[in-house]
Parts: sequence; C-alpha cells; structure tokens
Amino acid sequence: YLKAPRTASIVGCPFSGGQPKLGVDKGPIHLVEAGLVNQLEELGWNVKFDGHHQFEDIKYALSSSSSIDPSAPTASSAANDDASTSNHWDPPIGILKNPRLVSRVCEEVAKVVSGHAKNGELPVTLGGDHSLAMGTISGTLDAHPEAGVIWVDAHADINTAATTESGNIHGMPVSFLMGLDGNHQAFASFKPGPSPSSQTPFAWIKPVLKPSSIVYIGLRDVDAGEKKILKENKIKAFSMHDVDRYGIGRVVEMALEYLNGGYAQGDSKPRPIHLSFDVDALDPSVAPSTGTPVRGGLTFREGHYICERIWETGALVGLDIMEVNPSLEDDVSVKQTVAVGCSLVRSALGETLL
Ligand code: 6HN
Ligand code: MN
Ligand code: MN
Ligand code: MN
Repeated sequence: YLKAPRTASIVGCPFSGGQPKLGVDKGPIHLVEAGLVNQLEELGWNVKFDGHHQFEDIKYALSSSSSIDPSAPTASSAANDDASTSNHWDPPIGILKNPRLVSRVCEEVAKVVSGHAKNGELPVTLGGDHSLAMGTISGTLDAHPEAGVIWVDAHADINTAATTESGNIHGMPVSFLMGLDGNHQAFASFKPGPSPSSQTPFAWIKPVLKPSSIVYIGLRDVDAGEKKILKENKIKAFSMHDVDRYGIGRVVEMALEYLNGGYAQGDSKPRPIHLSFDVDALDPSVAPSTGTPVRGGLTFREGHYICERIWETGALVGLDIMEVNPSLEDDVSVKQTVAVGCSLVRSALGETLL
C-alpha cells in the first residue's frame, strides 16, 4: 500500500485537550528529540517531518469567534478537575470537556493523515492524548476505506456522551468513529451558528468505523458502560486475561485472522491495518510516564511483538503512538517511556532482532 521509496510522515501532535493532565502535549517533542527521525532513516525509511503541528490557529479562531462572555461563569469550573484545561470559549457540553477544541484539532489531523496516506506514505502520528485517534483513523479510512484497526490499550476508549463518567474525550474516540447512539442526543440540542466556535462539535466525523473492523489488545480497565457497548456491538477484544491464556503470539494471530476473515480483494493483498498504540497498554513498569497507568499490562516484548508482527503482514497503513506524558514521574521514567515509544515505532516499521 506504500509507494517507493517508502516514506514515513511524522505527524507530531502536541495536544492534551482530551484529558486534564498537562504534559502529554510534550510527548511528540520528546519522541523526536530522542532521535526518532534518525532511527527510522537508519532503518531505510525516507522520513518526512516538517515540525510539530501547531494548533494555536485553531484556538485563536475559536476564542476570537466566541460569542460567550468571558466574564460569565460557566459550568466548566465545576465540571473540570483541572481548571487549566478549560477555556471560556469552550465550555463543557454535558460533562464533555473541551469539545470544540478537540473536534477542530482532530478534524485538522484527519486532513493531514489522509493527505499523507493518499500520497502512498505511512503516517506516524505522535501524541498527545488518544482523542487524536478520531483524526488519525478518520484520515486512514478516508484513504483506505477497507482498513481494519488494531487498538492496543489498557482502556477501550469507547465511552459515549451518555456513558462517560470523566468527561475526558480521550476515553471516547472509538464511539465517535463508530457513530454510536449515545453521542447523538448529547449534541441534539446544540444550536450551530456560522462561527468556528458555534459549529456542532464532531459533526464532521463520518461513522466510518464498523464495529467489526476493530480489534482490541491489552484491555484491563474497561468501564461498566463500555463493557455493555462492547457486548452489544459484538466487538472483538483481547484483554490481558486472553494474553495470559493464549500468549501474545496466538492473540495477534487471532486478531489478524479476525480482521482478514471474509475480507476479499481481487489481488490477494492482506487487509490494510491501522495500529493505534496507547503506551498505557504496556505495564507501568515498562512505560511509567503516562496519564492513566493501570497495573498488569503488556511486557516490553509483548508490546514490541505486536508491532513486529503487524509489520510482517506488509499491511500497515497508519500508526499512532499515544499518551506519552514526559511531565509525569521522575527523569529516569520519562527517558524510559520515551525510549519505549521510539522503539515501538521502529518495531512497527521493520526493525528486527536478527
Ligand atoms: N486513554 N475509561 C476512562 C475514561 O475516562 O473514560 C479512562 C480513559 C483513558 C483513555 O487512556 O486513552
Ligand atoms: Mn487510549
Ligand atoms: Mn489507555
Ligand atoms: Mn476506569
């Protein structure tokens, strides 16, 4: 699916609006400063990187077109656990935090990723929080409508506006990509206007992701409402329990077989795959610097094996490395987490042990 010479396009997304902890926006900067571009060039890739995306123009457009009186108190102060993530021009909708900003940023990311993918390049998106996957997966599916998604995470990130307890949109991207019901009513009463700040958030997202087109690996902290959604939509998920039972080798084979089952394309190419990797899928002893760590995660090798095996399929068309937060934990932990982020990318892009 990639054009020669094989080109990786680094999409640096310093963005944290999908969750309340500061610092995850510094993730992509640290990954690049650790030498990621060079490392990929050494693997034989042509690497395109023209700086991290600046979402300042989006913030500016939203804030300057806002009709909301900045002096008026909004529900935001009550609904946010960190006031610094709330802006007067982006008050919560229900309990969803920063909905306009997250929506516009992801819309831009979708265009960038789609552009690279349609150009025969491999977009490698560096987060930033996992809400960005609304952008990356929309972009991948725009260029490769038949692609399947492998979502590696401790969490299912499939809450809807009706089920989320945190209001953090990084716990919701999959539900928007699927167009799940729980989101519709939340925005039904929203009155869109002509200015950027008065567009209905997430209305741009096409429900392009079928429940049968995603497989999860690594789950171990799934909210009650999410468990119901996974069951009702018959979504394929391999939890840590399954990794323990079958071993990572069989889990990845089952995931690939599931996505390729019934998939037929004239030429016998395997189904294109988008890999969305949240570093909190790894055990906190492996990737400590992340916003929502959960014990009992993937080992260093299990995480890398997933990447290596997907590379072997020759079907990788999009990659996300998300939720590296260099502001959390001590310097040694930060270095370790950033190094792991880089080595996951290398494994997904063909680095072998022998
Ligand atoms: N992530 N299920 C929790 C929530 O807030 O909805 C946690 C989400 C974590 C999201 O790690 O990308
Ligand atoms: Mn996630
Ligand atoms: Mn997670
Ligand atoms: Mn939880």
